[in-house]
Amino acid sequence: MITRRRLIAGAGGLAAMAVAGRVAPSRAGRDPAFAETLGPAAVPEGRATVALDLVAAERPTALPCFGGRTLPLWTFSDADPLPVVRMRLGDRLVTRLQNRLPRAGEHTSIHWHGIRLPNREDGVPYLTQPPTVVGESHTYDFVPPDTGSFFFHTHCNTVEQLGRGLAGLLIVEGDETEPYDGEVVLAVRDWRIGADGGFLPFLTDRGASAAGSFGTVRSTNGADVAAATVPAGADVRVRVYNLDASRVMAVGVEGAEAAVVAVDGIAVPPFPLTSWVMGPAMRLDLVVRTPADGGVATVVDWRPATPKTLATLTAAGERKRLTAFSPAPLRRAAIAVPDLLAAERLTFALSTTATGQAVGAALAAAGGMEGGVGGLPGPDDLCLSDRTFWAINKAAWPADGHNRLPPPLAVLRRGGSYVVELVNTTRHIHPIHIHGHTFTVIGSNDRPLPVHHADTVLVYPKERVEVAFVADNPGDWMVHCHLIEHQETGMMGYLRVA
Ligand SMILES: [Cu+2]
Repeated sequence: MITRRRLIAGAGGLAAMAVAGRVAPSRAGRDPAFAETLGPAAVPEGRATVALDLVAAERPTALPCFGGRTLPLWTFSDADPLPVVRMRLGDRLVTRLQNRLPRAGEHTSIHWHGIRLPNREDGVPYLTQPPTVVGESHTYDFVPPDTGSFFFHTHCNTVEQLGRGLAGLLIVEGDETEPYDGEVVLAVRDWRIGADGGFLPFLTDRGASAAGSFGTVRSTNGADVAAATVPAGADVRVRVYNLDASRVMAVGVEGAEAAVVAVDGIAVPPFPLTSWVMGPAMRLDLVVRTPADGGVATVVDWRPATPKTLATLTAAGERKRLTAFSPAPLRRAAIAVPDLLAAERLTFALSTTATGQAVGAALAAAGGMEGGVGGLPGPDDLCLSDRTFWAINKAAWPADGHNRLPPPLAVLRRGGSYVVELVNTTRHIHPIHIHGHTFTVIGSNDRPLPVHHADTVLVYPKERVEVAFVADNPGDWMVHCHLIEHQETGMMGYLRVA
C-alpha cells in the first residue's frame, strides 16, 4: 500500500498538490520492489561549449524503410539524416542554423522542444525571433537547465519541414544515479510516400480536420524495425521518441521486464511499464531487463489493430545482473514546485471552429472521420493560411498567417503558480505542448495518470486534464497542439509571462 508520505516522497511533493485540483491523481502500477524516490538533483558539471552546425537543406536520401527508393528529404546534416547531439548538464550549446532550403520563401527556425531556455532562443518565428529566410543564418546560444531526452525541430511550415525530415535529437546527460548497462535510442515516425515514390501532401483537409494525415510508411531509426544488440541479463536504457506529426502510439515491451524512468526527459520514480500512450513529440525513457544470451525483447506499438514491432533488442554475452529487476532511479529535476493552494486557475478549451464543424460533418457524411475514403475535397483545395479547423478558447491562430500575432491567451505573473485545465470539447485527441516551462500533470477526470512532469500532454476526447507550473520564465510562450496539422489550422496560441 502506498502511504501518503511515500506518495509525496515519490513524486517530489507533487502529488500532494493535487488535493487542490478538481481531478484525482493516481499512482499507476507501483511495484514495491522499485525505488519510490528519485536520486538527488543532477549537478551541472559540464563546462564545455558544444558547437553545432545545422544546415537545413534538401538531401536526397534512401532510408532503409523507403524500400530502395530515394526521397528528397530536408535534413540538418550531411552526416546523419537525424543528428543526435549529446551534451552534459552544464554544457553550453551554440548552434548556427543556415537555411539552404530549396524553395524561395521557405522560412525556418529551430525550436528546442522541452528545453526551459531563455525566450529569445525558443525558435518561434515572429513571436521570439524573425524567421530565418533562405540564404541566411541564425545562432542559438543557451545552457539547457535539465537532463533528459529532448529534440529539436523547425517551427515554420512544420507540417512539411518535419514531414520531410527536419529534426534532431538532443540528449542532456548526467541524470543516472548508477550507470545502466547500455543504451538504445529509438526515434519513431511515419513518412508520407505516394504510389509514385514521391511525398504525398503533408497537410490535407481530411487529416487536418480529423486525426491527422498518417504516413504510409512507418519507421524506427529509419528502418521498418530497428535492430540493436544489447548485453544479456542487463538493465538497458531505452529512449523512445515519437517524432511523428500525427501518430499516437501505445508503447510496450514484450519478452522482458521494463520500467518507465522518465517522461518527456524528466525523471519519474520507476514504475512497471504496461503500455504508455505517446502522442506526437512525447518521449519515454525505459529501463529494460534484457533476456539471456540469444533472447530477443521487442518494443511494440500496441495502438494499431495489428500491433507494430518498433525495435528488436537481441541479448548477447554473459548475464550482467543476478538480482531481481529493480532499476536505479534517475536524478530529480530542479524544477520549481507550484503552490497549488495559492495557484491561479486558467482554462483552455480545445474546440473546433465553425469551419471545422462543417468539414467534420461533411467528413462524417462522406463515410468517416478517421481518414476513411470519402467524397471530400482533395488536399490543397483550400489555402492553408486562411483555413482554420481548431481553436483554443475560441481563438484560432494563424487565422491570418503566423505573422499576425493575436493577443496572448493569458498574461501570467512571473513567479506565480498556475493550474491550467485543458478541456477537450472535440472528437479527437490533442497532444498539448507548452513552451518554456515543464509542467506537472496533476491528473485527468477520466483515466489514471501518475503525477509526472511533462512538456506535452495528451487530452482525450471529452477529457479534462490539469497541469500546473510556476511561471518562472519570462516571455511569450507558445501553447499548441503538437498534432502538427491541428497546430497549423488554428490550435495554437501563446502565454505571456511578464
Ligand atoms: Cu490537436
